[in-house]
Amino acid sequence: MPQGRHRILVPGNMNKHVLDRLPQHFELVPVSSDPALITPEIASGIGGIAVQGKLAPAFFDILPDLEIIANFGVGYDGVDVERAASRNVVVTNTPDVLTDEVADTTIALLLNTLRRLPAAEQWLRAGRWVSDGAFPLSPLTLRGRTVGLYGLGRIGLAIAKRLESFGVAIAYHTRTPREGLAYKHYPTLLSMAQAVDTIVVIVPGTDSTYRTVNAEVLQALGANGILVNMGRGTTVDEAALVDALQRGVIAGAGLDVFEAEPHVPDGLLALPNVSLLPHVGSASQATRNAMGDLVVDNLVAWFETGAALTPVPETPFKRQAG
Ligand code: A2R
Repeated sequence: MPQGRHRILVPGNMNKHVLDRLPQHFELVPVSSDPALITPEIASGIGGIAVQGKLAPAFFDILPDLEIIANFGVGYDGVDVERAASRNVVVTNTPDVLTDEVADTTIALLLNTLRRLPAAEQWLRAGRWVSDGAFPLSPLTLRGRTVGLYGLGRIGLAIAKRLESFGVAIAYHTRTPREGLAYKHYPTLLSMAQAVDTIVVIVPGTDSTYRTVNAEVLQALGANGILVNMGRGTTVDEAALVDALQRGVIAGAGLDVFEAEPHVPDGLLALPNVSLLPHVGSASQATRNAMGDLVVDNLVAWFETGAALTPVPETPFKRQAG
């Protein structure tokens, strides 16, 4: 049902499927991601925001009628959720619909890192198979590894289920052990790093995970160690990681996320023992469309029924008035 009176602000870039669907339900207000450019006339009556990536906190100050922020992505570290909660603004994310896609990509990145498959393809494309012969044997393999998942939520569990079929040992670190699973739980990241040779990071980017994969953890992971990060760049101390990779403290890393995206530290780009992806964990057309649908469906549900479909735990609010 058209909802002409509700105005939804879309600051900066947004998934095309969301931009296509929003006008069917709302008045779409596409603006720059710079809140300084929002006049009081534009701001008036804005009830919701659809956002992909970082939302400047100043938007909270200039949008008096704001009720809901629909975040494109399961991770919502780009939104100041405490600020939203203090104003009774509900924040929604897009869980579940991307879980399998991200888990699939994680396995691909893990294998790329260990078996150097992107470099092998480059070898072929550059004609070196003809000129130089076979691609050098990969020093590393998944065979015989013990994989420690840092995070065992929706995506972590989907990664673990896939890893089971690869015949590797599986462990995990979370703050609270999960019931009914055969995987060994470690109460600290450091104790897990000491026990495994492969860490897959799949925790949210929060204060409690900030740069927790540090020099001490990498040292504990050891010279045969591999780090794969599919969560957020902020969880890894990138300077410590570059140093560990350069000095052979660990063997390699596979990274889909970085602290200052889209900028990747030169130190990482210069290293041969890393596999780097431009944050493509969920980036298939089908999965991004499903995420886009959930963004729009959350906004529609909020204004039609008074309850969002997937509010984040910090903002479990219902709509106050019609
Ligand atoms: O600690 P717990 O029991 O709350 O377990 C959660 C874990 N986690 C942590 N583990 C250790 N230390 C922490 N400080 C910490 N904070 C969170 O991360 C849980 O096992 C997992 C998060 O699971 P979900 O909320 O189900 O998230 P989902 O859908 O698996 O996505 C994870 C992240 C997103 O936030 C994006 O950054 C990325 O994957 O796409």
